[in-house]
Amino acid sequence: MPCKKTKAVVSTFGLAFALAASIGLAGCADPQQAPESTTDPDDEVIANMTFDDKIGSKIGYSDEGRLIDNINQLPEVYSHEEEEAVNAENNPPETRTDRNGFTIQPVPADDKGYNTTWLDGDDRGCLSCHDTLEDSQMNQPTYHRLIMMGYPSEQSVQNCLMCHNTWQPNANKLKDNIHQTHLNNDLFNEKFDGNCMSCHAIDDNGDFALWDVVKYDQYKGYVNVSAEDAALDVSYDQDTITPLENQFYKSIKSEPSEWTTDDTQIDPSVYENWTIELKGEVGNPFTMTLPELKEKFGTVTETLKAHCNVNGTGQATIFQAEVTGIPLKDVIEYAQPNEGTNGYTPKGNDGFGNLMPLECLEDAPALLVLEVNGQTLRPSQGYPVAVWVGGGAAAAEFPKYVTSINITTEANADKLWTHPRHGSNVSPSQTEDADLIFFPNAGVLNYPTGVVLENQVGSQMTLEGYADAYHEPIAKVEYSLDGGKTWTTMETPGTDVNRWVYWRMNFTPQEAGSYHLKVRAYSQLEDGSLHEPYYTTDYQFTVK
Ligand SMILES: Nc1nc2c(c(=O)[nH]1)N[C@H]1C(S)=C(S)[C@@H](COP(=O)(O)O)O[C@H]1N2
Ligand SMILES: [Mo]
Repeated sequence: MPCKKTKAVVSTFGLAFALAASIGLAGCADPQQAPESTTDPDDEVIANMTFDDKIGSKIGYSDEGRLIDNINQLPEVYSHEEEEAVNAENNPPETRTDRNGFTIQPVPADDKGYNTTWLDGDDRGCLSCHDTLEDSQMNQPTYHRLIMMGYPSEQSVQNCLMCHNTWQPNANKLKDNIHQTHLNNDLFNEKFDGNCMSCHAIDDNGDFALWDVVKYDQYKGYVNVSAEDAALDVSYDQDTITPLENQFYKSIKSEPSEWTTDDTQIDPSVYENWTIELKGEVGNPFTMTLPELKEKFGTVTETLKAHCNVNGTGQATIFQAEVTGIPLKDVIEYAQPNEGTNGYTPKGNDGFGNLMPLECLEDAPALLVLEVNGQTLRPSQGYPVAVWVGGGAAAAEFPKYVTSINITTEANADKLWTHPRHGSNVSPSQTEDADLIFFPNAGVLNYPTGVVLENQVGSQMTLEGYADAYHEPIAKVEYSLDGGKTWTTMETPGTDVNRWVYWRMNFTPQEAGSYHLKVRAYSQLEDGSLHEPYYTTDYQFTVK
């Protein structure tokens, strides 16, 4: 097989890349790397070939005369069962331990070694070379905002696609910059023997698809279980709260040197002296410190989801928390918004903020959040104060380090609340194609995809995860363990858009092997019809 030499260096790629980046990508070889020994017998054959040679049979079949005249030799030289068994044994899928300590086997085993030989699964997709996508973002030569998963799940190209392939009007297309950075890179070309198929599959139209997006449907050897035989026990609630340690972190707009990411240091004087300015088209503009605001308006506690608007299909850029804060409606009313005003924009000290409709303060919770899960808001989450709003707003409407709230009159009131009303945070003058906004969404949160679970044959395992569609209530979640032929449906009538749907799927595997779970959520549109998911979430686990 080609590409075998990539295997020895996979885990040190981050290091090698960082090193290469620091020397301007000249001479990418990592000097620490031990020389690779190759045992591939083809190498010798290739070395001895001349220009006149072609690749002929090396398995003992006559090399003279018509092939068809010697078919009596076939049974002696050609035994596919043995050959396949040997191939599978010689090319087992790789396993590794991830940063959370889980054993991961990204490629399912099959009895021929098809997935490793023909699909070359272990040498394809982002994480066959990158340690994680988080550190590949950090390794970039220009600044890229960071999303760190709090749940022990894998960040995949699905998260990249959300900004770089869809509706974010100013984002560079993934196909441009990723081709550019890979095809002009010695690490990719030489060290890793990369080629088109490292990142792609070719679909039926001859177009390139992303391997990481389509791979689960290409692999063979999954244990398929019909919905009936799987007898899944699925349930959900909307109350589950994410522990602080599992809440994702997204870096803010300002310079890293200005970030406050040290959650062990909470300086009370920052809270004591922090001011928020209420301004714009108001009769009573004012600036108050947080203690003054708290004294005047009191606090309330709400359970709210925080679902990042750029969460990719099946990804974990989501959590739910119990937040305590000052009711924003009362604060804004005290400023006496002028007749006809319809929007407000809370802004953080990094300048980040989104325009939201005043109208939504009537029927959805909105808080100047001081505490999360009963603990002082952490610096990474916006200490001393962040705005959180319900009604299905995306977490992009949750500015951290809030210093001002501006009240305005917007001509196009219909497009005020950018994400929840129109499915994206494109600016009010832009329109977007609803198909490209990948929700409703669902994903697994308690294990990364590819996880290997020991001693699990015949004993019950539980996958847990979310379903959410921002401002559209989730209506049902479906699960398939046979590649999408049959589905187990969990109806979720009357869900509350302030909260996520947190589901649990109990399953007792009857045999060892790899399983392919498909999960898809449907939400309810205003006319009562169902919003179908654009992508189905694919997930894999291996049971021993
Ligand atoms: N001040 C400020 N607040 C911000 C942002 C930002 O860039 N600056 N990003 C927002 C986005 S897009 C998200 S998804 C959440 C992430 O919140 P977390 O890091 O607290 O989980 O913060 C929001 N608040
Ligand atoms: Mo976000």
